[in-house]
Amino acid sequence: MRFKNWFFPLAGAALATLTIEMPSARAEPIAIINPSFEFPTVSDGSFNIANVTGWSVINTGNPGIFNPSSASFGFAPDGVQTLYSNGGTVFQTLATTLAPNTVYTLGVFVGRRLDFTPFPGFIVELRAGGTVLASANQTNIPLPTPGQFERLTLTYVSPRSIAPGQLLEIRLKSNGAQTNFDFVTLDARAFSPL
Ligand SMILES: [Ca+2]
Repeated sequence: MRFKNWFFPLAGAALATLTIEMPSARAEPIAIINPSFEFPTVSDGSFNIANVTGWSVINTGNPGIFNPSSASFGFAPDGVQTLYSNGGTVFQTLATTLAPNTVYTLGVFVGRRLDFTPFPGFIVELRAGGTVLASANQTNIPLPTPGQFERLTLTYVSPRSIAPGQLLEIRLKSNGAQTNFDFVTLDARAFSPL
């Protein structure tokens, strides 16, 4: 983090600028392709199967894009489309590698359809280099009200020493029909070890 614009009056000069470099303490977003599942576009009330821009699909349970009508959800948390899964897994390997001494915060909205009961449960994972760093499931959020979403937040703190070159990965899985996901975010905040 850079602090600028500390002005000190000096003899013979009106102003001088002092710049101080400090370790970053601000959470920075990590790029995710199609984090809100708005691509590809499907028409109102429709869905596709295994076609999720930027994400890979393990197609057991027809994961895909859903544009819910009011029969399923009152609204999507972000945009107009969600990711749905009837049991399959969807994942995205990011272009960012795991860094040491960093707090990672993964967020995602988890939705329970109005017209699908009971709620099957789900698994959300943050991985790097093929290893699960942290995971969460339906016990980590309030049971969503039918037709609504709950925001899940998952945190991982990386150690001082890690193997280099491990690409981060986000993985979303439903345990059955049907879980919806929307608006995935991943933030990283570096810290200085004691
Ligand atoms: Ca969306």
